[in-house]
Amino acid sequence: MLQLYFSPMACSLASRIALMEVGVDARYHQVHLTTKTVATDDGDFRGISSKGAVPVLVLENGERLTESAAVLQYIADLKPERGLAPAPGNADRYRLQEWLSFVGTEIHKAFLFPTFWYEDDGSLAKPRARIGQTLSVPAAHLADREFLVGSSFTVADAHLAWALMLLRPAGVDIAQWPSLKAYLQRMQARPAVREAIATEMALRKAVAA
Ligand SMILES: N[C@@H](CCC(=O)N[C@@H](CS)C(=O)NCC(=O)O)C(=O)O
Repeated sequence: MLQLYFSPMACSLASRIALMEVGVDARYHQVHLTTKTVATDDGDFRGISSKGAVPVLVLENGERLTESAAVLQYIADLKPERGLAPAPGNADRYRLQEWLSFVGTEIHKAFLFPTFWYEDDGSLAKPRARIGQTLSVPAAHLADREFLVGSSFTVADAHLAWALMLLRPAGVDIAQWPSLKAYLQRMQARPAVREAIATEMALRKAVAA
């Protein structure tokens, strides 16, 4: 069985959503990112991945795959018939990779990561000033589209939906971009997305309690 190392509401949520959307069972291991320990046995998470970051997907053959863009495409390709990624070689596959990269670098690493991980000593001013321009790109793209790529849900939507969910706690009002707000509402109405969020929010509350 596949295994996913995750932290509640971190970027690994997109991988959980993808697993649930394709209907593939996995064993989930919660990670405490600040201490780099695995919750179940207090084990050393850096022993699982030297990157010390989630997601980590342990494949059936024991290999460990990291990086959301790779993990998400791997999960999508487990069940091609579910359409979570265009087939390799299809021009839309590159569009999918384009969006996975955009979310992972321009939104996640350039804005969400420093906002949640760094103390605000003034160095967050530039990422904060830039995020509006960044978000105007998917906002324009989604003004007349239901999904990022093609005409159905893909793992790029799982990745973007996760990132958009974190805007509010990061102090950004998504209402500035009506198309993004409507898109996020559509994504959050999907049964798999709802269930994945409910599971992780419950775990998050348990950690905070
Ligand atoms: N490039 C990686 C970034 C993964 C990442 O930064 N994950 C965060 C949670 S959203 C994390 O585990 N941070 C802990 C750390 O970097 O120490 C990806 O796209 O998967």
